[in-house]
Amino acid sequence: MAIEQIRVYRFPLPAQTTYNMSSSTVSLPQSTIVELIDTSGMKGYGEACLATSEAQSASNDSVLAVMSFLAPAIIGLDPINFSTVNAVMNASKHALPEAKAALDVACWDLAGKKTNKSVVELLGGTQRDATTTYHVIGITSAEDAAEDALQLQESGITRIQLKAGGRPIEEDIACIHAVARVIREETILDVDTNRGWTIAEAVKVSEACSSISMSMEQPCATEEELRHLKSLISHPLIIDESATDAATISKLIDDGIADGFGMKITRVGGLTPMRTIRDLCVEKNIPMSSDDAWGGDIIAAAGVALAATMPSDLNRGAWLAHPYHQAHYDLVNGPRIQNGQVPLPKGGPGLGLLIADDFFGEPEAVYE
Ligand code: 0XW
Ligand code: MG
Repeated sequence: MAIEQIRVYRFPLPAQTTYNMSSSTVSLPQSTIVELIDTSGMKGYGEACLATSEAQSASNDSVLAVMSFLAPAIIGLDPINFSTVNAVMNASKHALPEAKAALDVACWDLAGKKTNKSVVELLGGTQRDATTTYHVIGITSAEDAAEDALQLQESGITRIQLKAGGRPIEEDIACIHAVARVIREETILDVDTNRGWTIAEAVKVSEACSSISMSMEQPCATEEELRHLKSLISHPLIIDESATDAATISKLIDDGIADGFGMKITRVGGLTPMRTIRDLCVEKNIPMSSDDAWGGDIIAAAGVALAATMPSDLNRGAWLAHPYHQAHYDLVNGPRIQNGQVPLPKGGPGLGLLIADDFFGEPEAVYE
């Protein structure tokens, strides 16, 4: 059983509500969808969709462009042999992690369908049929952020990620205090600047918010700055953009820098590397989230699947972009938030999605 054809599609996922991050505002991300078809005609789906091109080095255009190198390279390979598929992609000089991730996720979906197993079963680890999630409050006024936090908690959300950065820190501090005043005992607050503060700004915010129970996610741009900052702040340090691979993550844990991770499947190259990172975090008792920058049901289902295999005390949740773009590829089984949890899609083996054959329209490219 081998990969016989790969179809690559483009699918727009415009933001239906304002979503401001420190570096940019999400407007019209174009998702890259891959459809792997094996010699028996069975299909596996993968996806990569970046929220904006400012938030990381790759862009949705570069992901699509790189497919013309990576897709032909894995034609003829056995999709269940994840390590061989990844080795071939890693050997390419065009091994963009985000593009590799879409093809890797499609292999896991196809492997599940071939073995009549869910991706959760194939991933091993703790097996649950739902995962916790978190909701992002984009950069906005202190009043609006507090109002959003009240409504989110009413709807059952128990973890809130408040975006900050990219403006005078006095406004961030006021916003954090306003949200903290309405946060319930059981609600967890993460403040994420997506690399948006200097070391001096992060220290000032940590001092001004010393009475508030919150974590600081990727407060500064570089690993070097985060290493310098760690001993200067009183709040737990969560690492996202700088958590690029298992070796870096292992060192950040062993050096006592990271108290947790915001992991994105596409940043590390797919579910195969994410499984290794999960095992590392579980072994070292460090919490992590499992999701991505944007995207639809396919990458959402992959994030939810990995998160559902994390021990609950180490699971920082799986974020969904659906509340912001309101699009589903599978209206029945597509992942959605129900009372602060995301149940696993139940549309069958693999990622659990049932996507109509012509859902994505005409492919941008076909490789065989
Ligand atoms: C909340 N996310 C997972 C989605 C946004 O694109 C940013 C990201 C994060 O944690 O930085
Ligand atoms: Mg983050």
